Amino acid sequence: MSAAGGAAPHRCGHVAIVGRPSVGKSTLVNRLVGQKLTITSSKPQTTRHRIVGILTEPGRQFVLVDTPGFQTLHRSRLNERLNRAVVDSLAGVDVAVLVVDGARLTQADRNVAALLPAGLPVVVAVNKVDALADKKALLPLIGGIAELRPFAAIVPVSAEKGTQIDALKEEIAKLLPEGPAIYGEDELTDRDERFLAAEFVREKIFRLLGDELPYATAVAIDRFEHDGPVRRIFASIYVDKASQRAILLGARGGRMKEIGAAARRDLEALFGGPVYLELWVRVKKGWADDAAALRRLGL
Ligand SMILES: Nc1nc2c(ncn2[C@@H]2O[C@H](COP(=O)(O)OP(=O)(O)OP(=O)(O)O)[C@@H](O)[C@H]2O)c(=O)[nH]1
Ligand SMILES: [Mg+2]
Repeated sequence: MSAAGGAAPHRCGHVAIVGRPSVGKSTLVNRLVGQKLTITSSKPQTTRHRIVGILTEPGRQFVLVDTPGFQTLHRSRLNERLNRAVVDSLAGVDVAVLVVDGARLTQADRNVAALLPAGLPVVVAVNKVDALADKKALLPLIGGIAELRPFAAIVPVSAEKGTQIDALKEEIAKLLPEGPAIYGEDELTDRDERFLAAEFVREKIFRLLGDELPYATAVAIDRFEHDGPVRRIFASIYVDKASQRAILLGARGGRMKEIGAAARRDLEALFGGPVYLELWVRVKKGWADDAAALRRLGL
């Protein structure tokens, strides 16, 4: 607690959450903040945008920077932008948390570790330990991690179940620089409601559609209005081809209704008030490789 005279100084810093796709970076940010802010799904590369989650506690503030999964497998203009977002997010942070999956250490994990600047303090979160049948397998995995570079700490956690999250938080807190809070104590994210609305719609597309289609979609908010306590949100979902539009709509628009209803429920919980959500599906050929289209969509 920061009281006058001899009390511990206030700490505040930027903490980049990095790792290969699907290791649970966004789940971890949501767990640390205690609120669902950043979208998650079982499909790799769910996160496309840097988003900050803010955790304020007595005497300290963590500014957690969620990043897209760094990936080296597929080349496209979108992926180049995602990877650049990861590298850029490492500049100017005080601490990094490297998230790995407790099931295995891969070349992709090593590639991400190699990106971390030498002087940057790094804590490793070995995630998904709840899914391990044999916890003893963690010891050689942790040994392998320790060889990659010096780490401030290596903490096995489960972001989904909340296991060891306080231990991880304390390791990060030790590395936060002294300084006043950057954000107000009631602020949870640096993103506005429009951004969060578009992301929550995208999450439902990732969760409710097959393996290919989510990557061919982008969501843009056309209008966002406040009508008393009601938020009225009009959004477009962009796809590459007419055939994808048909799949997204589903028979008699059923799939689109399901996406809209699920997104609306989450948005009502986040905003704490009623939401009216209207979705259109629009065909925009080649949007993932069109620099101008990506800029318009804020990517
Ligand atoms: N069993 C288990 N699953 C987890 C845990 N944390 C995350 N997951 C699951 O792992 C999947 C990926 O989680 P995300 O948080 O979206 O992963 P990410 O690293 O942000 O992924 P990208 O943004 O795509 O790079 C989701 O299905 C999560 O529910 C965990 O502690 N245990
Ligand atoms: Mg993510």
